[in-house]
Amino acid sequence: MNPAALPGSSLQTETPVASAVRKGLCARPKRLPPWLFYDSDGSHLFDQITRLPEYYLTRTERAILAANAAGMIAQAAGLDGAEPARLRITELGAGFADKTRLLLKAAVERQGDVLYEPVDVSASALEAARVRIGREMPGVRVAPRLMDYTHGLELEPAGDGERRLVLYIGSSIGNFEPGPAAQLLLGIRAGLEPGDTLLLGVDLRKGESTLLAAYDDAAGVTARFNLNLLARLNRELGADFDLGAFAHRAVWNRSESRIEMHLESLKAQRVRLASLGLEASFRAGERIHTENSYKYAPGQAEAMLAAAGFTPESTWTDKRGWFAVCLGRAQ
Ligand code: AVJ
Repeated sequence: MNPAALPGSSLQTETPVASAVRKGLCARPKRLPPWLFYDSDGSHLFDQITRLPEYYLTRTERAILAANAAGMIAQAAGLDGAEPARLRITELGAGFADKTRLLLKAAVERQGDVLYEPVDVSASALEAARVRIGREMPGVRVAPRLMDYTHGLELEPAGDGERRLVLYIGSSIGNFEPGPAAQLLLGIRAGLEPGDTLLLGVDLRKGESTLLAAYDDAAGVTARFNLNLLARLNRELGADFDLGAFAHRAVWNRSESRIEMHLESLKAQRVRLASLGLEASFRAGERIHTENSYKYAPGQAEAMLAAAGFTPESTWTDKRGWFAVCLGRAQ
């Protein structure tokens, strides 16, 4: 099923999508990485998810940021005893940058203007962030950085008297298993100077029914988001997935403390992926594991920051204790 790599064959020049799909569908159990969700349709579906009644994450984190943005910015600028610095703000995974505005606004209020560096692998996401923020937020200068931050951060040093505040919000870190998450934080730390800060947003553990509803909403948007992955493979890899023959599944894995999303084959079937020269067969009930979304215990984000060389200085949370935003300072 996996054709030998011939000299000059397409295997050597495969796109990241093609090689991730080949690897994932040849693995047992089958899996596909969650970054594949975010083509243009998938990004719009995710934006819809953030507004669903069941998807508490975005509105809970937004409320925490809205209530505390000025304090977060003041602390990042230097409540650690050193001379208060000007901040530049670097955001990992630009997305639609909606919650970010709250922090950018607080920074502009504090220091008059601010340099905002959204970091993303998607040039179109960066361009959208640049246009929108640049147009709607006078005082914010946008300097997009096209890079894959999961392989480390290569940033120019902040200027004299300047400190960098890195935003990694939205519980994006929750997609990574503990080992890779620790590596990712170490990579961020390695790109920073002592005194710089990281603001990390994490989703906290809570009742199973609340968690399951957030990942299996009544309107079926999350199901469409998950299934769009197969639609994307049809569009981009000439695959012939029958979207009606797969179903969205969300599962709470208690021992790993994570929500898992899977796509379950509803019957025995074969799927061709023309551009990969690959045929994948599925048993009835067989699943493709498409996402992990880790839910953290109180104190766990602080421990992860500390293990990566940050001093956890403050944690902000909501009344129900559903979501946490932690500030760590690079040692
Ligand atoms: C963007 C990774 C934080 O895990 O909640 C939403 C993605 N998946 N619904 C999450 C997602 C299904 C989301 N993150």
